[in-house]
Amino acid sequence: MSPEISVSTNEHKVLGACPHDCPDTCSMVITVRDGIAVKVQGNAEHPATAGALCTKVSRYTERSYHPERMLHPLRRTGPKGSGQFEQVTWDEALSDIAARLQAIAARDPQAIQPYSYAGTMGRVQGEGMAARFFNQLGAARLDRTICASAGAEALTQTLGHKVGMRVEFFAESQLILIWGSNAIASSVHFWRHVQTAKRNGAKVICIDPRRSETAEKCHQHIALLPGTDAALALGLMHELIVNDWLDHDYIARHTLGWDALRTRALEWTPERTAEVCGITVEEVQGLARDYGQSARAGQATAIRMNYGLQRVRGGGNAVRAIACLPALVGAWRQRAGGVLLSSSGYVPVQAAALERPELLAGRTPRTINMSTIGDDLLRPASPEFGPAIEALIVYNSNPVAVAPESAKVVQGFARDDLFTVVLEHFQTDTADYADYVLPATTQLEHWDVHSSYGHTDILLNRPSIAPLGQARSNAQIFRDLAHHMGYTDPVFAESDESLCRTAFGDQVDFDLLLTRGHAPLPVPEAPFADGGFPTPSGKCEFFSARLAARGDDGLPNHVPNFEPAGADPRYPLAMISPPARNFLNSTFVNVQSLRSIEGEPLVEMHASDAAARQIADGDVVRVFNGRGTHECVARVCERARPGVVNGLGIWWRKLGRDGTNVNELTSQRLTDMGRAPTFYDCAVEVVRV
Ligand SMILES: Nc1nc2c(c(=O)[nH]1)N[C@H]1C(S)=C(S)[C@@H](COP(=O)(O)OP(=O)(O)OC[C@H]3O[C@@H](n4cnc5c(=O)[nH]c(N)nc54)[C@H](O)[C@@H]3O)O[C@H]1N2
Ligand SMILES: Nc1nc2c(c(=O)[nH]1)N[C@H]1C(S)=C(S)[C@@H](COP(=O)(O)OP(=O)(O)OC[C@H]3O[C@@H](n4cnc5c(=O)[nH]c(N)nc54)[C@H](O)[C@@H]3O)O[C@H]1N2
Ligand SMILES: [Mo]
Repeated sequence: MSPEISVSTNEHKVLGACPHDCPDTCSMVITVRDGIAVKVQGNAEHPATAGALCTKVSRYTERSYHPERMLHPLRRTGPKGSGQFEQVTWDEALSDIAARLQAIAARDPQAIQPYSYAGTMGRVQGEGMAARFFNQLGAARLDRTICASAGAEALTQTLGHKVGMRVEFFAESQLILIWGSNAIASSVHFWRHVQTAKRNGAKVICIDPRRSETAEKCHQHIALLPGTDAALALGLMHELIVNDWLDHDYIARHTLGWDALRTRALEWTPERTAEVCGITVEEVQGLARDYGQSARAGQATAIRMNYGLQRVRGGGNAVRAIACLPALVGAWRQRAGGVLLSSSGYVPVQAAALERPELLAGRTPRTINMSTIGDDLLRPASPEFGPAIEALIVYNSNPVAVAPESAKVVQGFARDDLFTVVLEHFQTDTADYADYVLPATTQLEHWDVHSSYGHTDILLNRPSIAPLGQARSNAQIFRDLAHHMGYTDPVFAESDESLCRTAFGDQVDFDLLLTRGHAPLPVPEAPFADGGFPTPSGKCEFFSARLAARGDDGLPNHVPNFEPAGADPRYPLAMISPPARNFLNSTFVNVQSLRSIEGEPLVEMHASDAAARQIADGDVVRVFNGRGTHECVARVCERARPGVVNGLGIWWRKLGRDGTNVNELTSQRLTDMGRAPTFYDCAVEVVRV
């Protein structure tokens, strides 16, 4: 046998799906040699992936075979947070965990709190088996607000659902506004479409307080102050009205509340808008001219709205205001026009079949908001709150690093009377506080099925290698826990592979997934070309009777930040903390090749703000406010605008200079809609150490 042949006999390729929290949801091809995954590449046959992965995920083997991978169950031996553990068997761990949970459940199962987010976005390793387990137990529920719920609710109130343009049609747009997104870092496959459009002559404008990697590659960058996006959108409407760059026919037939919105928008003169947004009158007028005149000329005008603008007090209102713009100019008439925030409303997930709410047997446990976990872990029992949280089961999330106001989160996790179980790949900041750490499989080692919030395909992930060490999939761990708890309902016997089929039932061609790895959803090309919004009125709701009925403003408005730049002389700078390009939230921070690109935790400052504080590039600084202090390095650069500092996230606390990260500074106050966190609504001061 020649060496080539023997290589090819031992080598094969497996189709997988990227599990990470990112709108691109790529199809991956894993090359396996002698049972070892040697390469992870983008699938050239999946149109949305187009054969390319981001830098992070192309390092997936480095992450999966990381020398620090969690390979055995661990039990804590030292104080909470010390990271001291001993190895135990699965049976010891599961028996003890089941006994502890049963003792709490006998008093009140609502004292047991699941905590999870999007470490994997898979339907099977996400909420499938875990939800069944917690439903049977009657555990408290989790309001999963930490990322997208402000925009989700706002979009639903305005357009009717989390739906919009199809991402691939941005390639045909003639004007693109990238609003609150660093797409080159966080959605590089969308950026590919923007480049196509640019080559065909499209103008691209970025609206972002930070001169991001994306902003610097656009034709224009409008660096407004954080939390002023609704004001800018209203100011644009003002100009669309006074210059009559409106599609009166579309407005009359397919919108609700135009007269009221018109009155509101006319309050937002370019001068007032510029003042509130911290930009020039010309920037307001120029943007309105580009948007209004290109639509008037029959060109496709598209807005990629994203999450950056939602993480402030008025985040919901900002999304509502921006979501009104395409209807005003009739942009929806074309498939390359409109707005895209999320496509997840198109996904036909069979939630009840996956999660089995009937296991609750009529109980309605309390719900805890994941964004206020710091406060809630410290809350004593009371008639309003119910029992204190006595047990916490964390999977697919690293709350000690990612949740706001870390000092309180850490204090909560450090409670000696709290029983904490963490399912993880690594010894994260959160795992340091666990009583038990259970080793989970990575995407290379388990089955899963994925939808996207950017494109509109479903993807299957097949395991390409055997689980490393004693790792088990999340679903397997919850199945095993159910067994140790004595749960006998057959729903706890369903395999991971079968759960993949259950997730979308007959809404998706599973045979196609098995053979090709991806299957498209039937989504219209121009969803609102002729109206048909999935709102109660069937129209784009400028005015929302649903919001008005609950006492909120029925119209979108500018809601100023809790902590606007310059308002508090003690903390005069506004801090935003968008993700660093080479991390995915706090995932990949421990992958050396990626961490060395990012260097160390830093805060970007404009030269004028730095000079006023005698801070030079590279100085060690203390960033602080009334909630805490975070030490890092100052990078004096043009990425920061005056008055705003950018603390790139999300580092592991234990890798920070003083054992903190940016969330030491952020607050637990919530957005106007969707009960979401306000990470980018955060006043600070910076001093040289
Ligand atoms: N490389 C990488 N990719 C990621 C992630 C990651 O951590 N790293 N995270 C993933 C996740 S969980 C999410 S939710 C998405 C997020 O993806 P996007 O929603 O596209 O957001 P980001 O790319 O984080 O960019 C947010 C931008 O908003 C800007 N911004 C901050 N405040 C404001 C404001 O008030 N108004 C406006 N207009 N802009 C503002 C920031 O400066 C930043 O450039 O990305 C996903 N993709
Ligand atoms: N200051 C600031 N804070 C932020 C943000 C910000 O922009 N600024 N962004 C916010 C946003 S948008 C989000 S979405 C949240 C993200 O918060 P999280 O969803 O908690 O995301 P990660 O930090 O990536 O942590 C995910 C963890 O899940 C683990 N994991 C991955 N796959 C699996 C698996 O199959 N099984 C198990 N058991 N574990 C797995 C990973 O190892 C990782 O430690 O952070 C929020 N926090
Ligand atoms: Mo997110």
